[in-house]
Amino acid sequence: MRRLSNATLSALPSAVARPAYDRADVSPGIVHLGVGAFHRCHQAVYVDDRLAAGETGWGIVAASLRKGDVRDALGPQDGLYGLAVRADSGTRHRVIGSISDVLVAPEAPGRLLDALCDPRVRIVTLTVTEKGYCIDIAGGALRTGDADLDHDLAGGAPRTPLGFLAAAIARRRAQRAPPFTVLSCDNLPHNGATVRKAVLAFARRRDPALARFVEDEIAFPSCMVDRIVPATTDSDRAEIAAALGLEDAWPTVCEPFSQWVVEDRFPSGRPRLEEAGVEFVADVAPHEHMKLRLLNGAHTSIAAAGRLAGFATVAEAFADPAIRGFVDAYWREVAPTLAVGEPAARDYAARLAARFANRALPHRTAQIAMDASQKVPQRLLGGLRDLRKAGRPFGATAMAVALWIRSCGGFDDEGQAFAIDDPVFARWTGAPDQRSAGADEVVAAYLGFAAVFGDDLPRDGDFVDALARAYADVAGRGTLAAVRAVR
Ligand code: CS2
Repeated sequence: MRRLSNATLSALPSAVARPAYDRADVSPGIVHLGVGAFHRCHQAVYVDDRLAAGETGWGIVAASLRKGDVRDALGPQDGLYGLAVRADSGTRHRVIGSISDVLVAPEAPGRLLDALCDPRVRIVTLTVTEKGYCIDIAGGALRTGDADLDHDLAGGAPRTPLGFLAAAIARRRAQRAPPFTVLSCDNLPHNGATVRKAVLAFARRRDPALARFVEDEIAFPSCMVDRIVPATTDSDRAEIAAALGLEDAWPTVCEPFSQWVVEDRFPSGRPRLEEAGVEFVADVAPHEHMKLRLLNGAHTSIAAAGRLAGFATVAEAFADPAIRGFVDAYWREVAPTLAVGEPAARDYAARLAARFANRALPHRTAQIAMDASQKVPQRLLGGLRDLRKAGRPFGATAMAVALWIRSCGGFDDEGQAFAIDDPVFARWTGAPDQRSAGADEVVAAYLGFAAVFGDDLPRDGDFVDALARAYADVAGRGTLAAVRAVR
């Protein structure tokens, strides 16, 4: 089978949508750090629409910060890849052309810096996952004991997103090139303010004048991103190759739903993304809270409950009445903490329920459980703190936290081991052996994980008691019996 590339685009079957523009006319306007499947199913699609509408100055130069696998797959394909949009009613296929080049930072950091300093580049976007920002998510301080960050702080050729951003901002400043806007597209609380704080903390340690420049000249709008994107499997590859009639080494699969709400602060310009469905707002916080707490909070809960109870995918776990009832209870519980108001939250949750039930999209619980220690604070504990302040019930949220703690033991309700992919958790040395320790001991130990719980929650006696009871219930009766009792 021939490979997808510029030369074979015309061989695609007519049912497959493809770049409706001449790729040779496109010039780079955006550098994206972290070219994972999410970026390729979300931002790159919106940009593809704008390129097709004639805004050809906004091509994407994408970079991997760790491995060369995406470049190895997409390089021979001229950056093209398939997007399979899957619903229970069927699949739509499209080929995306907005990524013109994939760079691999560790192989050639200088090339990525050159791309970041290209004066045509006006926006730098990031999906580097929660841990990629090298900060303690709860407090915002730079991470200690991180070898790559320490290397970048010492002035070595950059390895971390913060190192690249600071080096590029410094060089552009020296060259008097207009500054770029930095747009974090990760599921962090106030992602713009958070990345700003991280870049400033980094710059202050390197060069106070650079920090002042960042403060005065660089815009960091926040945004809320949303699309469910499971990792591509070999069977996806086979199915997509059959639909395209061409081999594609790394296609992507996602749900039909897609949302992007962005604060409109782009002093150096931006594509007219509103014409591609992006919502521009003055303050993204209400949208972000709703999404982080209702979607991601439920996801993290379902991932933990699902792994413990032996469900491999969200759709399977969510079809279980005990888990479904628990998620509904969690949604009802946190809705009053949301500034969008309860009716909007209820509508959103109803749409979410349909999205989670999409069986055409096997979204693995193990994938969502990745890096959970970096997710629990903003997905579950932000809502919990608001509930505690308002004196409202918080039993479902406490259960969600207990499920996460139980899942960190690395074995399910049947005693079968599963792997935990969470490097920040792996570095934490306080985890007791959950096969032998009692509930109070386990909960007390986890509450000492300050990067997750901060120093306030361990002092909240009612929360500590509720958490210990929920944990004891999961450990004693098993996940499904314990979550069935939460209503
Ligand atoms: C998921 C998210 O993997 C995870 O942690 O909760 O990636 C989720 O699918 C997206 O945020 C949906 O927009």
